[in-house]
Amino acid sequence: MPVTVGTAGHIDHGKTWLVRALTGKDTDRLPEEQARGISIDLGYAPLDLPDGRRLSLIDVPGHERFVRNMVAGASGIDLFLLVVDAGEGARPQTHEHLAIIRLLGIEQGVVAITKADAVEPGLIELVAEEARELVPGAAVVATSARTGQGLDELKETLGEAAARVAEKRTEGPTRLFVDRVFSLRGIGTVVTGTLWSGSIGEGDALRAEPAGLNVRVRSVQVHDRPVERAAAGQRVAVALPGVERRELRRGDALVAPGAYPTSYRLDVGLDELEPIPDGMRLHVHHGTGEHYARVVRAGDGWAQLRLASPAVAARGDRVVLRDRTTIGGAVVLDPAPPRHASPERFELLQRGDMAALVHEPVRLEALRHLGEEPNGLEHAGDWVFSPEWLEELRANLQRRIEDADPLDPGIPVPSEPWARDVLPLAGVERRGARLYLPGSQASLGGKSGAAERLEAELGEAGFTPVAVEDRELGAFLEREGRLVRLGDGLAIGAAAYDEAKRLLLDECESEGSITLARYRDLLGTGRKPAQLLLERFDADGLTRRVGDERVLRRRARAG
Ligand SMILES: Nc1nc2c(ncn2[C@@H]2O[C@H](COP(=O)(O)OP(=O)(O)OP(=O)(O)O)[C@@H](O)[C@H]2O)c(=O)[nH]1
Ligand SMILES: [Mg+2]
Repeated sequence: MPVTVGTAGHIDHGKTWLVRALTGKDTDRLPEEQARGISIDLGYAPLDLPDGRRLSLIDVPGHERFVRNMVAGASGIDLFLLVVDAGEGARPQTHEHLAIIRLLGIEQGVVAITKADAVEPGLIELVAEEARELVPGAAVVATSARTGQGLDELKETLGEAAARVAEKRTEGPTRLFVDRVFSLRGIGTVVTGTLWSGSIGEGDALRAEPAGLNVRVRSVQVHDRPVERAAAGQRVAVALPGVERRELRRGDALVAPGAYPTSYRLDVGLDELEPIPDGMRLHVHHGTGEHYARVVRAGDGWAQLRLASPAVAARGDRVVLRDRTTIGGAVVLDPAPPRHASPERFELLQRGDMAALVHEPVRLEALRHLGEEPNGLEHAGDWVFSPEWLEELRANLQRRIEDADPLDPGIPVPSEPWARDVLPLAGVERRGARLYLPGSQASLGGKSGAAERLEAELGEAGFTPVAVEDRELGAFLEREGRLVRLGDGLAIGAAAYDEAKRLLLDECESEGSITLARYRDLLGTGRKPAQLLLERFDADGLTRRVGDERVLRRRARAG
C-alpha cells in the first residue's frame, strides 16, 4: 500500500534539512525560500527505505503565516514526521501542527528530535521526554542532518509506522485534490496531488471541480515515472491536454464525473479546541483547499458550515477550522445537505441513516460516495428523493394549479432535469408543455358575463370581425367551439364562420377557385374581413393560394 509521510513542526526546527538528509532532495526550491532560509510552500520528495519500499514525503512550512499550506499538505498524508528542535523543545506551531494532524485523523507517526549535534546529550533526553508526553505511543528518534546521526534508525522507525497505517478505503470513485498546477513544454498542463480514492489512468475522462471542466488524462506519473494507472494513496502527476494552467488551482478536485456533489453547505460533527459560537465566520480547510464560511450550529456538537465557495466533499471527510489559529475540526456527515439547522436530522445523519441525507432528487450515482444504498427513498428513473419531498412537490404543484387561470387551469412543466421521471408520481397530468389536475377542464370562472356579452356582440356582427381584448377568454371560447379567431386580435361567431365556410366551399366546387374580390361580394362585407377569413382557411389547410386565386386542397374536397 502506498504511504505518504508529512513533516510537521515549528519554524526553523530542521524539517527541510531532515528531509534533504533522508532523501537527498532540497525541497526549498522557491527563490524566496532560499533567500529567507524558510519554507513557504509544500515540498515533495520520494523516500527510499532500506527494505526497498518507497514512501512519499511532503515537507511543510513551519511559519505561522503559512499554516494553511501545512494543512493542504497534511490533508493527504497517512503518517506524520513531527520534528522538534533539541535546543528549543516544543513551540507554538509544534502544538498547532500536532492538533491539525489529530483533527485530520492521522494516527500513526514518528517524532524526530533534530540538531542533536548542537546540544548536550542530557538536553536531548529532556526534549525526548517532552515529546513522548506530547505524542504518546510514537517512537522518538534523536537525529542530526549535519552529522547523519539517527537517520538510519529514523528510516527504520518510519518503515515500522508505515506498516501500521490502516488500509484506506480506496475503492470509492476517483477523487484527487490538486496541490500544484504547472505547464510543461510539449506536454501542457500538469496537476499533482494525492489520490484520495479510486484510480487514475491514461485516457480516463474526469471532471475538474468546482470549475466543472471535462478533462481527459493524457498520461500519469508517480514520482517522475510513467505508470499506466495510479492507485489511491499515491502521489500522482496527471497531464491534462486542452486545459489552460490558469483554469485550475490548488484546492480543485479531479473526480469521476457525477460521483461527488459540489456544495456550498456541509453538515458536520464538530471537534472543538475552543468554543465555536453560532454565526462565527472562519476558514474551513478541506482537501488542499480553503473556504471562507459561516457556522450555523445545531444541537450539541453539530453544525452546518455555509461556504463562500463550493466544496467537493464526501461523508467522512475531515476538515480543519481556523480563525487566526486552529480552533477545531469537523467530520463531514452530509456533503450536500439542504439548508437547515435541525438537530433531528443531524441525529439521523450521525447514526448513519442514509435516507436522511436525501431530500430533493439526486441521481442515484451521486450517492455512491456514501457507501450503501439508502433505504426508504422514492425512486423514479435515475433519481432518488425522500417521500416527504414528493409530498411537498405534490402540494406545491396542486396549490399553483389551483391558483391558475380557470380558463386554462394548468401551469408550465417544471424545467428541472428530474421533471420527466418524477412528475408521473406527483399526481398531475401532463398535456403538452403544461400540467393539469387529472381530468380537469377549463371553466369560465368569473368570466361568464364577459363571455355572454362577447357572444352577443359576435352574433350581431355577422361576418364583420370583432376585437377580442381578453386573449385567454378568446382562446377558451374557441376551444369550446363558440367563436373562431382570425388575425389582428379579431374573431367572428361560430355560426358566421360556418356560413362563410359554406359559401367558400360552394363557390370553389362550382367554379374551381375563388378570388378575394368574389369572396368579398359573396359575404357582402368589406375587403378586410374576406381577407382575414381566407387567411384562416389557408392556415387551417382548407385552401391554398395559387396566384390571385384560392383553390381547395384535396383534403378539403374529400371532406
Ligand atoms: N546544527 C544543526 N543545525 C541544523 C540542523 N538542521 C537544520 N539546522 C539549522 O536550522 C535551520 C533551519 O532548518 P530548516 O530545515 O530549514 O528548518 P525548517 O523546519 O524546514 O523551517 P521552516 O520550513 O521554515 O519551518 C538551518 O538553516 C540550519 O541552520 C542540524 O541537523 N544540525
Ligand atoms: Mg522547511
